[in-house]
Amino acid sequence: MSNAVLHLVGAAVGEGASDGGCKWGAAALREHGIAQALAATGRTVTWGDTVTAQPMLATSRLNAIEGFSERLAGTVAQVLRQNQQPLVLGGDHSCAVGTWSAVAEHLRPQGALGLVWIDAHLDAHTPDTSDSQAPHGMPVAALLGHGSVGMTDLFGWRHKLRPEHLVIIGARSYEPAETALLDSLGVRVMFMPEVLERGFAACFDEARTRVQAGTVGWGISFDLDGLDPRDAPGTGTPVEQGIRLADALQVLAGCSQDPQFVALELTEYNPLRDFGGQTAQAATDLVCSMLAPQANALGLAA
Ligand code: NNH
Ligand code: MN
Ligand code: MN
Ligand code: MN
Repeated sequence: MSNAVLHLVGAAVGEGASDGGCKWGAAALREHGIAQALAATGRTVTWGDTVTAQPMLATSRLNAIEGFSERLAGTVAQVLRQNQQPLVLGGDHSCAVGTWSAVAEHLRPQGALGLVWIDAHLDAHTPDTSDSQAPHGMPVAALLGHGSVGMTDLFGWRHKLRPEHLVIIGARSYEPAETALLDSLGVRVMFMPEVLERGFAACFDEARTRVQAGTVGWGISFDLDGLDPRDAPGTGTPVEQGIRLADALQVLAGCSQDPQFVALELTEYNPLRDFGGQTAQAATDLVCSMLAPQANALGLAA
C-alpha cells in the first residue's frame, strides 16, 4: 500500500512505563515537524486523532493500559478500513497492543499478521512474571496470547500473532521469564551479539523473509531504544551497544514499498530526555527512510 495516504496516529501513553515521559513523545514529534518531513518525501500525510491514556478513569495502571489499548485499536482499525496506512507514534511501547491487535483484526479475513520487533528489550512479560509491573514490558507476550485478558483479547479473540510470524531484533536487556516464554513458543530472537556479528542488513533480511512466510501483511514495531544511545539518547530506557542509526537508515530505506507492508509504529520517544532534539531528528529521519515512496527519496541506497 505504498501509495496509500499515510495516517499519523498519536499514542499519548506513558503510564505503561516507570518514567512517564513518553506520554509527550507524539506531541513533541509533531511539533518537531515529522508530518512535514514525511510529506517532503512525496507521501500524502494526514494527522488523525491522538489517543490519550486516561489513568483517572481506570482502577490500576494495567487497567489504564487495557482501556487505552482498546481505544487505540479502534482508531487504528478505522484508519485501515479507510485503506490508509497507519503510522502510530508513541508513547511507551504498551501502545503496540492496540496497534497490532487492530492490524491483526483487519487482516484476519484474509490471513495472518507478520511483525518485525526492533527493541533492546523483549517485552515478553506477563503480570505474573514482571518485577516492574510496567505494561510496556508486556506487549509481545500479550500479542502472542499471554497476559491479562484486557490486553490479549481485544476484538474478542486471542493470539493476534503466531510465534513463527514474529522476529525480534536487537535484544540486549531482558529477564529469564521472557526468554523462557519466547523459547517455549519458538520465537526467533536476534540478540544484539548476532546483529553485531552478521550485520543489521543480513538480520533484517532474514526477519523480513520469516515474517512474510505464511502471512498476508506485515509491519514493524520500532522501539527507539533498539538504537544505540549515542544516536538516540532520548528514550525511556537507553541500553548501550545498540543498532547504529546509519545502518538502520540504510537497511530500512523504502521497506514500506513492499505491497504487503501494512503499518509502522515508532515508540519510546521521550522528549523530556531529548536535550537538543537529537532523538527527535533521528526518529524523523527513520520514519522518512522507511515510509518514503522511493528508497532513494532521501538519497539513500536501496
Ligand atoms: N524488561 C523491563 C521491564 O519489564 C524493561 C522494559 N522496558 C522497555 N521495553 N523499554 O522495551 O520492566
Ligand atoms: Mn519495547
Ligand atoms: Mn525497549
Ligand atoms: Mn506461517
